[in-house]
Amino acid sequence: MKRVLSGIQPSGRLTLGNYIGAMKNFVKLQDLHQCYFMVADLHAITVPQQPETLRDLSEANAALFIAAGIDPAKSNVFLQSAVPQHAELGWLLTTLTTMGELERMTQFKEKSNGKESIGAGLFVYPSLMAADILVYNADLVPVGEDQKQHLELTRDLAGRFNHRYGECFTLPEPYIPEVGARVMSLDDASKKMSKSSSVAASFIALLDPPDVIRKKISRATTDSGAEVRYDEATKPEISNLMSIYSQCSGSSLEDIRLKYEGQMYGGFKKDLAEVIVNTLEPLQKRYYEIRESGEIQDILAQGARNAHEVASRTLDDVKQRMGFLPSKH
Ligand code: ATP
Ligand code: LTN
Repeated sequence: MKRVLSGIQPSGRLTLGNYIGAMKNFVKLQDLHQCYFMVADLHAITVPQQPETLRDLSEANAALFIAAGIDPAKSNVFLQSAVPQHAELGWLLTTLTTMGELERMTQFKEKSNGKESIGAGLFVYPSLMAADILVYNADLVPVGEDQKQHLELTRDLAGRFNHRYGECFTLPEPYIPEVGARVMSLDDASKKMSKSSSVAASFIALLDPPDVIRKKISRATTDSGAEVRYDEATKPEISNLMSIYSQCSGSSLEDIRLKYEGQMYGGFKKDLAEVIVNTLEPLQKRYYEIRESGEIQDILAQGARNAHEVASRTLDDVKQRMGFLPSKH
């Protein structure tokens, strides 16, 4: 049995991009491995957050994990901030990370682009992400394509630590879906669908009501042709919609092409909206039940206890290797 860790920032309400790129694999992996799934609240504050909103989104997104099929009896679900070893190992690994490595991170370049004042946390955040993963010695990290570079840095840091202080960390592998690893915005297929976008029409939130979903899909941009065919280079919008269709329905891209051969985009989009609505309806129903029941607090507390047990063991070992004297409380 392998160890699995992943996290999603509570920087907005979870989207279909988060679901397809990451959460579907969380659900799949929990039957095979020991899983740790966290709400990455310490990451969310790398850009300014209102305390009330952060609290609200952290709890809502944890409930969405469960609603999407993460079973708290199989997986550990917790808040990153509830396990202080993340932040502590994050600092230790920051001291092993070079400025050059952080400067090369495309997510940092994108998020800081054009900003006058850039928080230092946004810059060093990949070291914290490495700590999230290494503190559990995770073998597998289910993520979307955009996180591949952070995973490479994590492996480099693990290797560097092991080389300097002796074998301690497992080198983790990214676990990325074949279709839907990068779900694009509905209004601009050159941009990743993002939960923190200020343009609501660019994403489908997991809690969007059916009519909102229908409207967003019917308005999603397409090319001026009429061929439902997968070709990311020349038909990025249709290819994106086909990936979403495939991931929500289980049909292959080729089956979808054949089904809509010789048809215009209208029918395809209409069906796509229904496929999404059908995928999200049971999830939404479970979400409201979970919120109603108040069970999320207990789930998070139990998840944090289990996570703490593993994380504190790793951190003790790391600190001893680095030369810190043992602290007695
Ligand atoms: P933000 O807008 O705050 O940057 P985000 O929506 O990009 O957030 P993250 O919290 O950065 O989401 O990512 C959580 C997980 O979801 C990661 O594994 C990431 O790769 C995946 N993910 C996010 N957006 C997409 C997307 N558009 N397509 C596929 N996977 C995605
Ligand atoms: N950095 C990720 C979220 C994240 C994460 C993690 C993913 C934080 N810690 C650990 C996998 C493993 C993001 O911004 N998408």
